[in-house]
Amino acid sequence: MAYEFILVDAQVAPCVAIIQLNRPTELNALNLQLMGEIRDALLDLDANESVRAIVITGNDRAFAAGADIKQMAGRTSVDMLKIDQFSTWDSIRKTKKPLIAAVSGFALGGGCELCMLCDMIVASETAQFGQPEINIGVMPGAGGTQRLTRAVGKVRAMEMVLTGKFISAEEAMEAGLINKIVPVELYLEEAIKLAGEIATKSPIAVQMAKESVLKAFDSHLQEGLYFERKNFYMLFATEDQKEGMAAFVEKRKANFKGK
Ligand code: CO8
Repeated sequence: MAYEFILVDAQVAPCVAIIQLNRPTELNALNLQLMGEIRDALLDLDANESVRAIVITGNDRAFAAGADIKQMAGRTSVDMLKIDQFSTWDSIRKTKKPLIAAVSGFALGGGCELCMLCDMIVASETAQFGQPEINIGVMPGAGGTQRLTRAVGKVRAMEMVLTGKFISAEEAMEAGLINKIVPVELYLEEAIKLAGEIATKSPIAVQMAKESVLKAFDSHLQEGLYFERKNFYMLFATEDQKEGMAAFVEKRKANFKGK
């Protein structure tokens, strides 16, 4: 498929795909078309059996500096309601395969929310995270008050959302927002490596496990535990479970086929 604002490589490494946001002169500001392209690419990659993990990245200067303010500026509440841009975000959230954000430079507003929509975040030491919507008279709209609060806790989230101040990669690491920090020349490689490691596991087990971890965010503990248990039992119906456990017993490397 031809895209205008993203670049897609379905095999950047074995079983690993990458989506690169490609609107560099606007610091990858997330206009409606760009978000739609990410959604379409993810639907495509989710259905592609040779892909087992997906990296989403920007460039060294910016992962994404937020929603496209120029596109949004003149809109009314009713326009926003009718455009219903968050159905695109809901579709991205439903991606079954693991998503790893490789972040360098600015991850602000919708950009920070997009990387929090991913399952893991690998950051360069230049990364900066923020929810600066308060500076332009609005507030986060794509999960910034919810996912950020769950990730970093109430007081840090309040400070970021109410002051609009950015936090550094180091602060984000300390707050539990990101998985690791690496030098700028390595963040993409590290993210691809992490995706590659997950891609060697059973894709069905990975899918069930991802779904179960995400369930922790929208359920009470007991409900989440039941959900986890059902997925756990279900995995015993897969060939990958037989192969994985047999390989352990036989002291060899497992060969997972996603069956
Ligand atoms: N929207 C549109 N254009 C942008 C954006 C943006 N969010 N961010 C940067 N740009 C453009 C600039 O206008 C500029 O364009 P031009 O050269 O034509 O003037 C170009 O990118 C380069 O930017 P700067 O010259 O400003 O670069 P600096 O290095 O001086 O500053 C900053 C970088 C600090 C990142 C600065 O650009 C900035 O503050 N950007 C806005 C950050 C922001 O407020 N983000 C939140 C936006 S609102 C939001 O995300 C709400 C999310 C709700 C739901 C999500 C839906 C997708």
